[in-house]
Amino acid sequence: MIHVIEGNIPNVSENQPFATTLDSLPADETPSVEKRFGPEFAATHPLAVGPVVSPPHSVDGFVKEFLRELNFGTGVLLSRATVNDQYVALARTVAHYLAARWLEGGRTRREAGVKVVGYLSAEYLLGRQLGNALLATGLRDIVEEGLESCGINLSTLRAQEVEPGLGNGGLGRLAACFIDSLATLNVPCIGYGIRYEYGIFRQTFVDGRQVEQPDAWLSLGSPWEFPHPEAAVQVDFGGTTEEYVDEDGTPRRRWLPSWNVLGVPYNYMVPGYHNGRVNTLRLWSAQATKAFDLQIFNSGDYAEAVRAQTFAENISKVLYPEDSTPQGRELRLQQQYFFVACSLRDFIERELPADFDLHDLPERIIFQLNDTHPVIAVPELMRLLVDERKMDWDEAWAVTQKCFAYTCHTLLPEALEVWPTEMLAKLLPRHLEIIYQINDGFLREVREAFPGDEMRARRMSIVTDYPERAVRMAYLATVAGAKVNGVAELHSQLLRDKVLPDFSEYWPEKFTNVTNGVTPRRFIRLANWNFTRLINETIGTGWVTDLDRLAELEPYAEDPEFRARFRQVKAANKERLAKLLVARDGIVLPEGHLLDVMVKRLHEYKRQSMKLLHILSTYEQIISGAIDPATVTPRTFVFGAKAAPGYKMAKETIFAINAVAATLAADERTNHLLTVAFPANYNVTLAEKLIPAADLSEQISLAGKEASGTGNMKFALNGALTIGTDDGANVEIRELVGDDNFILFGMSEPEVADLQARGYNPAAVYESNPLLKRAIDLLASGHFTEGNRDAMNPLVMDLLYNDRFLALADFQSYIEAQAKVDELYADPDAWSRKAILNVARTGFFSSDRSMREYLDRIWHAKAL
Ligand code: 26V
Repeated sequence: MIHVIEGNIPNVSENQPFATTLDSLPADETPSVEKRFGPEFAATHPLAVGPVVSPPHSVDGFVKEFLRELNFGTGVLLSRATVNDQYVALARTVAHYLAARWLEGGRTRREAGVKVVGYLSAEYLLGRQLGNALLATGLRDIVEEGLESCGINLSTLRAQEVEPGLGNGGLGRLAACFIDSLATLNVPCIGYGIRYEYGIFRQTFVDGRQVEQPDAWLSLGSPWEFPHPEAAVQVDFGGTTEEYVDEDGTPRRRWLPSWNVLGVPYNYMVPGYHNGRVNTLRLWSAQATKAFDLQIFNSGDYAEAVRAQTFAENISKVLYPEDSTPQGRELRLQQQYFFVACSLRDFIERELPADFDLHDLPERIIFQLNDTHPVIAVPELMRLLVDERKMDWDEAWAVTQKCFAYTCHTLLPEALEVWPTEMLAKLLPRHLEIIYQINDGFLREVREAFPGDEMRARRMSIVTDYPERAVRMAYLATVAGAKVNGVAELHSQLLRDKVLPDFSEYWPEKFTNVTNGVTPRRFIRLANWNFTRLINETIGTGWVTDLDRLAELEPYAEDPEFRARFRQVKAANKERLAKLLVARDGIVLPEGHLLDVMVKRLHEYKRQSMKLLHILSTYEQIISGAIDPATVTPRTFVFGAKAAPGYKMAKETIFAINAVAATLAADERTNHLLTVAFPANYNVTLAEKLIPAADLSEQISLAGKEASGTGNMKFALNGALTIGTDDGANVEIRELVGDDNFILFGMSEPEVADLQARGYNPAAVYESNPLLKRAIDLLASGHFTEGNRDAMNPLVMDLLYNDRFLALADFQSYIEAQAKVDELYADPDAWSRKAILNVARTGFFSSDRSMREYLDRIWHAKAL
């Protein structure tokens, strides 16, 4: 029994903060707390000891640390502590358990001089940290018991955490999975990004329409971050360039910037799973170099006095969900340059020895460019090497080409970034010159390789003149990168053949594929404890870090008892979800339904509207008497999706889904059979509850448009069947699980290209398909909008006369595939056999495997 201390803890002076001294110890001296402070201290602070730490933790030890944190970190007594106080104290306590390993790991890494992966990403969608930290440290049970002895419930505290939503969707979540895997593989990695003060907006619905609220994720404190204002880095902008002659008489160019900001690093720990490795995620926050003008302040013009500060600090104020305005676009370029300038300087000046020869930089770092957002790092590194370090241009270019690799995450032309030269000239004039010089050298090469082929040189130019003079960032990344990769087989092939054909012809060996993956720690082990228990009992626990071992489940698909237990897991997960949705959104999930889930950003290419047409068609057929309700498989359709605030059609789709959901909920004829649930503000936290409960995963993008998808992997690994097109990683999922265990429909990518070339007329499809016609007519009739026909007009008109992503063309095939779903689900035992086979055959989609491929084929970096 633990004696809970109320208030002060005696002998505080003996309990000095421990880890702070580790970094300053001489390298040869194993830091020994025992040596310094005696055996008693070491026994109560075993994690301070450093390198190898056996899990020390006693419940008593934890409770002392927790109360110490609550009393002296948070400054409250247990009896007066709010849930947030308790959460913050717990988070800090757990963070301290990790910090000793973190500091020690950083030191050994710097001393060993090994190659580091510098993951440059404008987005990270981390999800909540507490559960993951408890999992990584193995502290969960101790913490639960210790808190209980203080009368505190661990789940209550876990629910208090606001997830850092520092990303939009798949790209940001992938970055979070990748850094998790690198830590678990014991590979040194620094993730670099932006500490947005406001992350992805909080979505609310008002009369069925999306209304965005700011995401003030930092407002209750942020116990997982370690700010380092003393290590701030200066970042310059604007001004002009000039030529000058240096001390050696060499003519050179230099940048004379006109304004600057500070980048303050905030460090986050990225713990590996049960391996003692803790990597760093370093997010930069913009701060004005000058807080305010005291003269102006004293004269009474308070707004003017802080104008410069506000301007500078806007840089890391908010994550961009879109970039439709010119001012917005300029701010976005500022964000991009801001974080890569900080990161490059940070690595070169703080992670390498002072006398390091930068010709050897590629031996110590590989910067992975996560899409084009960080590509301005390429001319920045050239500027650092040539202008600041006076390296010869050709040598600097050779170094730069070995320090970067580029991942493309999209195929949509409108999503490939271009920066007008006018904007670059204003914001980063020296970088523009460097880009021109890179382009000149590159085009000289191209003209030599293809003499007389001027059109090719123009096509490949990094700088384009149409529709305005601009820099194509994907081209710059391709020219500079040692490797260029897509994120699934099909995507990489289309990237080579359709997006960058001239480049892949010129540099075939530069192009490669690494199919995405997801971390099994967060998305199975943490999110699906019910299933984890069943898997552990069946094949042991090794799968958590070796996901191919899920294959050992394959024989159990034939075991009726295992299948029954699998169904119990699903049922329990559905029950857990139902409880959450009632509390979170007031949504009541009916029991015994097939749970059909579509969660992802709202985008026309992903075709949420086609999903809606399927629901409408089923509903219409029931109420019109075309089908017998007794033959309908009861289903609940769950949507989760945010629309970019300026994306009109996406918002109309949200409105339509909500209107249909409300009408169906009120319709006594059908509401026992068909339910639509659309919980607002889909995020990582909700995904962790939704995915494990799902029976059916909707992956229905138009073939050739979804680069990979990663939700598709999470669903399959949690035992959902996929209904999907031959797109992105769906292709590989289907190949692995087999045609019998995947519900395929729709046109293939070549068929799509063919139809588009022939000319596509959605209205003609509507006229020729009576089921489709009835579904759309019902939507247009005012049935879902209290008789108001205009309300659905934008969506209906777009489907009939535009339908850019061919939803109507794939409708019939989709409906037939859904009928097959109903048929399969009618036999729950056969369905669970297929679901188990999905799990057993998709171990490939671990981000550990993705990371191994990057390490072997792109980064040439190793585990410590
Ligand atoms: C951005 C934009 C911005 C302008 C309007 C249209 C548009 C369309 C798509 C995007 C997303 C670009 C980057 C991205 O998030 N890609 C996602 O990356 C995931 C991880 O590789 C991948 O699984 C998704 O398929 C891919 O969409």
